[in-house]
Amino acid sequence: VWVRVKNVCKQNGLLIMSVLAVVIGCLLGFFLRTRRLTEQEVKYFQFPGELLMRMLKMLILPLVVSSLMSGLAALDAKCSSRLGLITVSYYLWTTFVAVIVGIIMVSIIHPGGAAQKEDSEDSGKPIMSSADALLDLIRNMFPANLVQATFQQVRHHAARSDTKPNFALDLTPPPDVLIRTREGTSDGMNVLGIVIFSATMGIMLGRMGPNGSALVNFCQSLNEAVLRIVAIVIWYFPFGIVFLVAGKILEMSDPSAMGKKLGFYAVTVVFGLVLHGLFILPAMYFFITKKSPIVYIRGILQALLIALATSSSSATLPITFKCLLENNHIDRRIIRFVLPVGATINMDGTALYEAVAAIFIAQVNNYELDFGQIITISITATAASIGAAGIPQAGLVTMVIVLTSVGLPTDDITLIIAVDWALDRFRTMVNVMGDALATGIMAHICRKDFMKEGDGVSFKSGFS
Ligand code: DAS
Repeated sequence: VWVRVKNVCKQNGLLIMSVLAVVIGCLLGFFLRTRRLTEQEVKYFQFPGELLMRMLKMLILPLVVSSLMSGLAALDAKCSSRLGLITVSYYLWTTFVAVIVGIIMVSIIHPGGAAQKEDSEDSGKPIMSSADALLDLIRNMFPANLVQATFQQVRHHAARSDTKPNFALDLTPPPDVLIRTREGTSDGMNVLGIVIFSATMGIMLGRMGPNGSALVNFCQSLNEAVLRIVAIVIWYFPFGIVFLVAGKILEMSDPSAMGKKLGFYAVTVVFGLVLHGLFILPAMYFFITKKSPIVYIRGILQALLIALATSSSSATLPITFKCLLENNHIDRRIIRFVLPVGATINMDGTALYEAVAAIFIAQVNNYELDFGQIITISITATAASIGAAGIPQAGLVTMVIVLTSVGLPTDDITLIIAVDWALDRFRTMVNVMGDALATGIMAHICRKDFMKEGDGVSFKSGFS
């Protein structure tokens, strides 16, 4: 499927079209600002961009559920419990570290501009207090009604677009359109609950053996079907981006200031990714294995370049596998387990990016997030990256979970979509780097657990 996704994308063609779409969108937006369009004309003009946003939200759940359940169901069928536990724990730890790195970077650089104190009642802080946000986080890990949770997010989005604020960019939406109902649940947050449910189901299915195979096969087929839809939707992206970017420029009261903020935002993300991907992850590899990370990373350079070109860690998987086997001489039994699980649930670059993007949107909206909300963002960014699939711009799709967790307007994803196609490539490289280094670390930690490959003896711990 991934080879087909990669061929369909024809990354170079898609890359050039994405860049052209952003340039054309900017030119069109600035040109139309001189034409003084009416509010109704702006709404019609923004329609293709709104379709793109709805496609993104439509894809979240089937993508998250099918990729997690099919990916994790395979986990238990192949791995020794010790290797599985160490690997998943390591993945969760490095993802959380990546989020903290992102939060530190965005708090230091402050790309969204300093928060101005305003006395007007509806700005300065999201409707959701930090205690509410944390309670929502825990409450929505257990959505009372999975089916309702799945569709509530889209309903609220429709409500918001019907009550679009007036012409100027009103970044502090009226309280009633924020994704938060009086019952104190942020509907969009239920996606987090579905991520957790899918991960648990996937692991349970893996343990059920033949009894679970029917549902595992269903999830694998669903995953393949959803990915084919994604491969089609991806071709709509450039067209949708033109209208999204132009529509946002039409709304902005000061587009040049926003352009500057976007530049600082991109720098923040890249700094964070470089710090985590080229310093923190290699340092962890060195401290655990006492081997040179430079030699190890040189062995996976080809995979990192493919990740940069395809912005898909799953499409890069075969190359990463080959580099680790032939260049870094890692035992294939370790690679066969650690790498696919990493491509499914370990996305340090995505987690860092989602935390930075959420806090950037809060800064642009002049929202002051307090400690509780920062903690909520760090947990939901970790979960959202686990739920993201290894395909182009998956991180953009699951970011809805993070924004709604602290009551931020999800439409403001359009603010960062203009630079997402470029940042996606760098965060995909860090995702692949994290998976590859983790494989080397697991091979080192479990080296005593298995006999030399080819002697026909399986792992002592049952890994075959
Ligand atoms: N492009 C995704 C990947 O393949 C990462 C992302 O979208 O955040 O890892």
